[in-house]
Amino acid sequence: MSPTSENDYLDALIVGAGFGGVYQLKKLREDGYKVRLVDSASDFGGVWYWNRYPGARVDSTVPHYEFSDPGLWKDWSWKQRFPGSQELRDYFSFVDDKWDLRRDTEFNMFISQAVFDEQNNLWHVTGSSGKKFVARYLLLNTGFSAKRHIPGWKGIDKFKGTFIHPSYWPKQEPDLRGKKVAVIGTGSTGVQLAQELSQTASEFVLFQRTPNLALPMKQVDFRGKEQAMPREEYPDLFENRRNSFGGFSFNFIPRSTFEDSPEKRNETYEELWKHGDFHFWLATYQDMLFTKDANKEAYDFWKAKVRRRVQDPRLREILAPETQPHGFGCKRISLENGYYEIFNQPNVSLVDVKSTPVVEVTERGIKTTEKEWEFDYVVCATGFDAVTGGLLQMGIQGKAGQPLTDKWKDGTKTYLGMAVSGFPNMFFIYGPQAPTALCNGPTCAEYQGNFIVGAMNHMKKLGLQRIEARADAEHLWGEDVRKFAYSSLLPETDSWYMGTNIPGKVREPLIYLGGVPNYYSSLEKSLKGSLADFHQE
Ligand code: NA7
Repeated sequence: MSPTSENDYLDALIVGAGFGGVYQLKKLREDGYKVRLVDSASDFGGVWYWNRYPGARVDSTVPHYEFSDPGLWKDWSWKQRFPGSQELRDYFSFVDDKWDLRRDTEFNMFISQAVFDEQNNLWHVTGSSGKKFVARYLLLNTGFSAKRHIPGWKGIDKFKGTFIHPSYWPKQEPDLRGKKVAVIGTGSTGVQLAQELSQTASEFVLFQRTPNLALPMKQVDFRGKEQAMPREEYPDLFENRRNSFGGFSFNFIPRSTFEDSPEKRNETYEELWKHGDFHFWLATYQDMLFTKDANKEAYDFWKAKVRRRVQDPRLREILAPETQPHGFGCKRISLENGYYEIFNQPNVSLVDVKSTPVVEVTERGIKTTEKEWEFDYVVCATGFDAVTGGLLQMGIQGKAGQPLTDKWKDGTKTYLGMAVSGFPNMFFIYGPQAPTALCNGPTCAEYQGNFIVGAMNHMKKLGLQRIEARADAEHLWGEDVRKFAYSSLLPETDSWYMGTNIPGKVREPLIYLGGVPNYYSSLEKSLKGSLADFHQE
């Protein structure tokens, strides 16, 4: 590989035009870097570009779920407390206008190879149609759901109707009136789809393998009214996100579940429930995710609330079983809006895939071990090869040509959930071993983005060209990640947090469970310590 001409050279190539990528583009340009942003989509928005299925919306509240730049929020008003996918794309378009992003962005550009050139300390990156980039830094902002997962059922190609993964929703909106529709999967996507599609399809069947222990969203419409809070309060809110476990503005109650009397506990649960959002999950008693009794207490409250909303006792037992199916909050909880009521509709059926698994897809529909179901549309809301899948599909090779797939074949290794020993000048955000997915997206996009910009500025100031996580620092970080995870109940539950949703994937804690405050301190400590935990040349 030859060194590059001045024209080709980039200080950084940013991959992914969601919250993380656009933030880094803005910050790095402000600091005088030559930067290019690429995305395989044809517009900004990241996950919101792709997820356009009916009912798609974020389940984090605004104004937490937006950038902290006053130049944006002073002029932006949201329509809803939990904005829908289109409104989020509108927000990205607004951000593009304000931050002038497009002139340094290339769309329809999937990165298929990235090779580190050790002699010149440069990344040689290949995009679709063979386009080449040469950059000092490779900054990966591909999000935790960039690689779709469709189970390997035989017969998918034989199905005569329409088979859809929701993150590829057809541009021409399907007319489902009078149609038989299936949704497979009850993650956040399946729940949102079920709420919508059950209202138009003539027959709607939901295939559930594991119940989603969904919480009431409590949507609020701001149209014609005030925003969630006066704008004068925004700076404090953004400043305080670093003190909240999930990067919002709430925290666990600093008491254990059974410190309170049953009456007081019930009152507390009711308060959390009334608030909606993730409060019953991440603003509850501090031991809920750590001790079984506390966890069961929360489940029992949840169960009583939900069971009374479902009329059919058989369905009630599938949706909210008497015996707790898994740790409450140990799988990603979804926020629902009338989800449990759809099962009282005559056009809705629920199939328990645990007792009658899907065997194959047929010409006419779906065959389980019990029977064949006929459909016009099958929506496969079976999720993603989450957290690591997006990074591993880019053909990344570090020092001595080592593929990232090889480095992580027995488990993920990172430092700070952002860098990998053996892969110099490469950073990613929203990846494994970071608070990813348990952190409000824009919060982590800004904190991790600031770290990257800080690291690049440090290197520039010292006139250095190569920064690489030290192997010992990486080792200790991995131990820290496991220490936090195994002190909680999460590893006992199968979920994409543990990588268990993908056959053959290593079972390991993919998410840093120390919370945003600890994570933020680690980033700050590293920067303040002149990045001594990294080799620098
Ligand atoms: P998720 O949360 O991974 O949900 C996928 C769902 O698909 C989940 O209910 C799975 O059941 C189900 N699934 C997966 N494979 C199968 C098979 N083979 N048979 C039946 N059911 C299956 O993805 P989402 O798209 O809903 O959400 C992704 C994230 O986006 C979400 O967590 C938010 O952060 C936003 P399982 O639970 O594994 O038994």
